[in-house]
Amino acid sequence: MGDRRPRVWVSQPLFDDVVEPLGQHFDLTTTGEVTAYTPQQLAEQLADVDGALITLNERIGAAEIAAAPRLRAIANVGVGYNNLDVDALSAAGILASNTPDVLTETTADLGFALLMATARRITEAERWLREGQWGQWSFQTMLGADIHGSTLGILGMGRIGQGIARRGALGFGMRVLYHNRSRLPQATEAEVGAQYVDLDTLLAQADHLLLVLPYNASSHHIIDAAALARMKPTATLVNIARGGIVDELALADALANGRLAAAGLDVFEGEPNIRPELLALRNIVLTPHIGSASQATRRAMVQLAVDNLVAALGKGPDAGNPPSAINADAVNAALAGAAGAVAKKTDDAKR
Ligand code: 8YV
Repeated sequence: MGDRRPRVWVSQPLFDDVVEPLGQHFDLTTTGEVTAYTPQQLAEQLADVDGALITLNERIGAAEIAAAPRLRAIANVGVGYNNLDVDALSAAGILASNTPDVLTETTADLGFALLMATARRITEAERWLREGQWGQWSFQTMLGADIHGSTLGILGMGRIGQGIARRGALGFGMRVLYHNRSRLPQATEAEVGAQYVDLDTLLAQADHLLLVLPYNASSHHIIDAAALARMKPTATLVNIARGGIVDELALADALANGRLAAAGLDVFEGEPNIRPELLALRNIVLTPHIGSASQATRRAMVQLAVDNLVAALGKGPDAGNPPSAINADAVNAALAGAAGAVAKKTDDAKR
């Protein structure tokens, strides 16, 4: 390795003034272009770097890791990290991190905005008006569903789910039900104004169902045709988590055939490609994955990712201890195992 400065790759244009301080510690490669990397291009970019600052666009799995012999740290700019094969990273001793907390309230705001736009048919009404269809004011135009006083269902009750619960319970007088892998402590339930129920009850009782759970093998298509069939035909569904949580064809079918009133989607299974079956619907609000997209929050996310990367590569005030590492214990165990194996090999050789 010699005394070569560690190298860091930043995969997408972020905020230059937040990213550039990385240059104090590392040789930095950045890009001015938003880029959709092929796996081959990704492998090339990672081939000679010690660390990378990436977004949800870049998928890092076993093949990329195998092509990156020097890689020691991945800083994901985002709280969700289904783009990372964490087990493979841990086994290779690569410290991965994400950006929780700093985006919680902004993403909860967007969840609520989508909920309101969906229930009150805001974008549908605007399209209709712009198309020149508003001939005369009528009592029956664009009737939607109430938010205040209705039942809000939240699937996935992490930090963002709790932010949405608070908004619903305290701001809009909603009855808030939630389902989660593990139940919250009673004090937290009381603080956010939410009541735990099983998944079937959540589906059956929600007037508005918000999806805020992590995407993984067990949440893939958890909202499928059977789950949609359990929901009220008057209900709305909002997804701000990951597209793969919903079976989009089943959703499109339910929306087209009056088995669900409306949906608001910020995330899509094949994003940025959107299924024509969804685009064709009138009763759907579509946004391009903007959950955390406020100026202040996106800057804070990049800053946290920078801090994570600096620390993961052994520099700065948190050297060795990134503020939001995902796999610190697993990496330590893998490195200890590797060190143990080297020590054993040396001992064996001495015998
Ligand atoms: C991010 C998100 O903007 O944080 C997440 O998980 O989905 C978004 O808020 C995105 O991941 C950027 O990489």
